[in-house]
Amino acid sequence: MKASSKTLQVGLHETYENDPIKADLAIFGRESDPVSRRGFLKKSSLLAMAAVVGSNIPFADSMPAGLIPAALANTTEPFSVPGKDGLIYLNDRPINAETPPHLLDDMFTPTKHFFIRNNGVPPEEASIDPQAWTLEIAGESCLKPQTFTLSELKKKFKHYTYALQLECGGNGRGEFNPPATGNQWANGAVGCGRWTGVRLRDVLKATGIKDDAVYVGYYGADTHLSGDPTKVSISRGVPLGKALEDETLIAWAYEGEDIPWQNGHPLRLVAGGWPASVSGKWLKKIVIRNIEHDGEKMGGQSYRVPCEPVAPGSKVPNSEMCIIESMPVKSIITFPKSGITHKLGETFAFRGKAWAGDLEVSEMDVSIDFGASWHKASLEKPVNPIAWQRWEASMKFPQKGYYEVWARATDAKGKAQPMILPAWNPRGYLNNACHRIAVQVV
Ligand SMILES: Nc1nc2c(c(=O)[nH]1)N[C@H]1C(S)=C(S)[C@@H](COP(=O)(O)O)O[C@H]1N2
Ligand SMILES: [Mo]
Repeated sequence: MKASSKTLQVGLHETYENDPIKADLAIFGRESDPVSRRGFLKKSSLLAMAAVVGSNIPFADSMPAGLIPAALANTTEPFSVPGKDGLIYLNDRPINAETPPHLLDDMFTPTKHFFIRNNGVPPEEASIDPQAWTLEIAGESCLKPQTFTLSELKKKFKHYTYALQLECGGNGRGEFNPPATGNQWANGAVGCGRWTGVRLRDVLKATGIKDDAVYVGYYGADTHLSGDPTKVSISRGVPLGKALEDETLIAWAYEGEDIPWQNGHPLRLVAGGWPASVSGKWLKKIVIRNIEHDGEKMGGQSYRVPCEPVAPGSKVPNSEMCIIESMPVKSIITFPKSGITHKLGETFAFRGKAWAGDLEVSEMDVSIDFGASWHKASLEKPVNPIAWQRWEASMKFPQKGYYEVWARATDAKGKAQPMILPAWNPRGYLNNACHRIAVQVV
């Protein structure tokens, strides 16, 4: 059941090496508890901060008040799920694990580093039989409801491979204050690689779409955490327009291999650029709807933000919450790892990824002075729409001390990442603040 590697014709095939960073300064204390990291906000003074980071902070004047130095804001905890490597474990029931930024350095995220976000209990791995797997297409706006086996899907429809970025709507939630409930993701609930499958559009055209169709919803084979078989863990979807795009796939392979079990084997929906919650795993059924899909986690406050900005901590009625569509512009620094030591006088080369939902990233800027001044980074074009983009930059530091390197992406419509926190919202979605790493110049 291996997908042919010949189908992986999308874009660049070279990857960056994930050089292990040997310098791991003891002074860069590893705080794994987000609560105690928050505590730093209250207690910190410039002196205390300099003591913790291990040296003076040359651009302290331009450092925003209350900023937690990136040297303390990173966490790494060993974690292992079979087939996964180096992920940071947030929860085990359901399993939620994110990728530390330095493991997102490859052009395409390797299977072993792709994050996991489960809302329920995945189907038992041993119980999944790809030969027997079926996908039902139904819903009130489906003309000829039909069930396909996986091999029928593969036979009847043309295959496509696209590099598509998936980012959890709650990625970055851990930084919001007051805190939002849910997984306290740092930066790593994101990944981008080449998905292979058939276009959702081709399958929906085959079953026929009624004129009144407006939305498409999915159902997966995972079960509710409570064990109640009448409950569904998650059933989300996208408006018809997004469903019919070239890059919206019903996929069986990732990076030339079967999709890993925890990421939706043997079949999943991939609608990149939107909250990854719309990309249904262990895909069993797709419904064409004549209303906005009303499945589990479509309504209430799930994957919604206030339609108008609100003050932090506000209670917002459901009627004033709007559904999240394309994700905002964002970037990460994937090399080097935060906490590196660098020699004064030597050029500091660094790099990362940038993405902007359905849009392209048009500009990438970097700063070593807490955003007081910005310098252009070089930015590659995406290999296809909705793929993340590689960027790189180099800088020299003016004197010894503690620095933060910040990265800021701007999308094709001119929207840039905010330097600190974007609009607070009750569930802690869409934190696209600039990523930063700590650098000790000696
Ligand atoms: N069936 C099913 N699909 C699902 C989920 C789930 O729990 N069950 N989680 C969603 C959410 S919230 C996210 S962020 C992505 C995560 O995909 P990954 O686990 O492959 O990283 O899958 C989405 N699709
Ligand atoms: Mo998510």
